[in-house]
Amino acid sequence: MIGIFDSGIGGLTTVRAIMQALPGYNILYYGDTARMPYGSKSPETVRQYAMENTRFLVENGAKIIIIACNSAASTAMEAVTASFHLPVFEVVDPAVQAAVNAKGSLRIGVIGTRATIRSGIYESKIKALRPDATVHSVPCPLLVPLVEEGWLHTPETVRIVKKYLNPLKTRQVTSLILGCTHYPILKKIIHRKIGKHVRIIDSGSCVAQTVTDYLRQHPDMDAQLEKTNLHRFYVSDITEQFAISARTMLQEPIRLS
Ligand code: DGN
Repeated sequence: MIGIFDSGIGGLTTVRAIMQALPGYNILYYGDTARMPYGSKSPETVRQYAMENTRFLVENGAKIIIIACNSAASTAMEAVTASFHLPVFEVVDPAVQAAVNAKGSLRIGVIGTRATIRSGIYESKIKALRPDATVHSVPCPLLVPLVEEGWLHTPETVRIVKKYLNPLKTRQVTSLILGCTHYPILKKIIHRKIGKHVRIIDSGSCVAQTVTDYLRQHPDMDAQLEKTNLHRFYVSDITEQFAISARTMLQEPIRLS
């Protein structure tokens, strides 16, 4: 199975992208709803959660892992890869790669949780590949709770998105990395508010492409993954809101365990 985890509902945007890129592949999802949000926790705590989530996925049959949480990827990737001997993917590198591949002058905006922005991971990875790029990062701590609450189209959400994006508009960014897997759920509003000319980079779709390429290049690993279209969803706390949002996002009946 392809094991995917996030602190909550955000990783389902990665699940959706994997379902589209690799139809039929079995997926095991873990949303750590009881302990979310990760974005405002200390790096040590997020690292510990990421290790526990990975262990859960591996014990339940995952053969590859996708850390579908920028907050966890930016603090725990090294610890996870060092402790588990299986392919581990995360959402930051593929998004960085997509951002630096653009032609012309690079003015890149990054939005994410406090943990991700504080880690400086996007900025340092972008600069390592393209020292000429300018990177402007803005933490958007209110967006995850709004998404988890299902406030996807309310005027309050639209106003908050606008306020967060204003500094990036002033800097005239040419592309915007959605550095949190919850944000693709607000993609339409974000795109409208930042401006339609800005290229939106969705880390979930980018990692789906990376995993697809990897499996094409590693047929031995691909052969280990079952393809019976079985999707299992686990959460550390079953909430009604999670169930509603998950069904809406994935457009399929899902049973939470
Ligand atoms: N979806 C997580 C991320 O990509 O950073 C954020 C979750 C959170 O817990 N704040």
